[in-house]
Amino acid sequence: MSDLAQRFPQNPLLKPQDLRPSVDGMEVTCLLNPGVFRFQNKTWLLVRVAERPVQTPGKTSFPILKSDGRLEVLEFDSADPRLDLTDPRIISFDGEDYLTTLSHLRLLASEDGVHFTEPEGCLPMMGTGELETYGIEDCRVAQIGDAYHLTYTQVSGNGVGVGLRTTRNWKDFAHEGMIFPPHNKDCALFEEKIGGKYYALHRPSSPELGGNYIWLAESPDLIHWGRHRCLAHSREGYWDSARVGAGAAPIRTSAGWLEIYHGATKENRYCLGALLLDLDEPWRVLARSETPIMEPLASYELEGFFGQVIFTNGHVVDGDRLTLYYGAADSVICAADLSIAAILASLAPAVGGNA
Ligand code: MAN
Repeated sequence: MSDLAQRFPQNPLLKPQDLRPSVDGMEVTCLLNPGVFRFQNKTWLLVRVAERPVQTPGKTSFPILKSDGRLEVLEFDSADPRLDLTDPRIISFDGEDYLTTLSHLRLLASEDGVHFTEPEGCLPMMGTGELETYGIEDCRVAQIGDAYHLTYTQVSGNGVGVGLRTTRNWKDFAHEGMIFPPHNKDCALFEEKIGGKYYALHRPSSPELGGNYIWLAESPDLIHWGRHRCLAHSREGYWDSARVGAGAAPIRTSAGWLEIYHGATKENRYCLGALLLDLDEPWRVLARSETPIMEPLASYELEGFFGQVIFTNGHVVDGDRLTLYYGAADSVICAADLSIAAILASLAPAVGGNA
């Protein structure tokens, strides 16, 4: 067992019952995968809140947003043979896929990084427009200068892609639209330019040749992305055999850019590992975790809406201490401390090109 994480004794820090639904008639089903940032001397979480209508026996109902912002509830007879409910996250009806819950993002603030509350006057951030009708999810927050750049998953019947919104004051947001088209998610921006360019890690999915791999792209302006390179494949026989995806912004260390990423097996067990990228040529992978640095062990990670999941897309760095905030079992928000030096020491050098 290679787990390097010191879990907070206060875990879970936030549970669904801690937050009110965004509208009457809905219930908060899960809290997941917070983006994290520092603002006005506080630690902030941008939590993914997944909601669904209060369920009535014998029926299965779920919400979608119309592109004009109205909420519509679709309801089916749970016994209808055209309905497939085998994955708790997805509803298939007559070959069409929907999500069981609709996610939006909610701001919470804390003085101590442990106790989080919703400040007065912070509005929930909802999906808007035709590319976000099934919600917005798993937001990374990258701070570049005094601007915060939010990269998040946009979900709709058109597919799953990466959206960008930018703010300086957390009240006014510029909506920059979709920066990586379907199928793509897990987009983490580097928080400084390298050689005069912005860089992003992202995760396209390729159903035939290829797979669910971590890619790197560069941009002059954070909106137009090109020069795509594939950095890290999933690895047969490993803890990250089916899928890999970047966590939050890469961390600058003297050894290179340290990126915490998630890896999953085809049974959907989600663990965390790390990649080390060259400081000046971030497409060069220097080292990678052979075994997870964190894996589902605590009861709140093993059981929940979707068990065996540790998923991070937000952290705070203080010297050697990396505090990861993460979604556990797609249900609750938790945190853990790791030593950056210990993570670096645990990595295996990459041999020849991409890891
Ligand atoms: C997967 C899971 C879900 C998520 C959808 C859409 O099914 O990660 O939690 O809602 O993708 O992104």
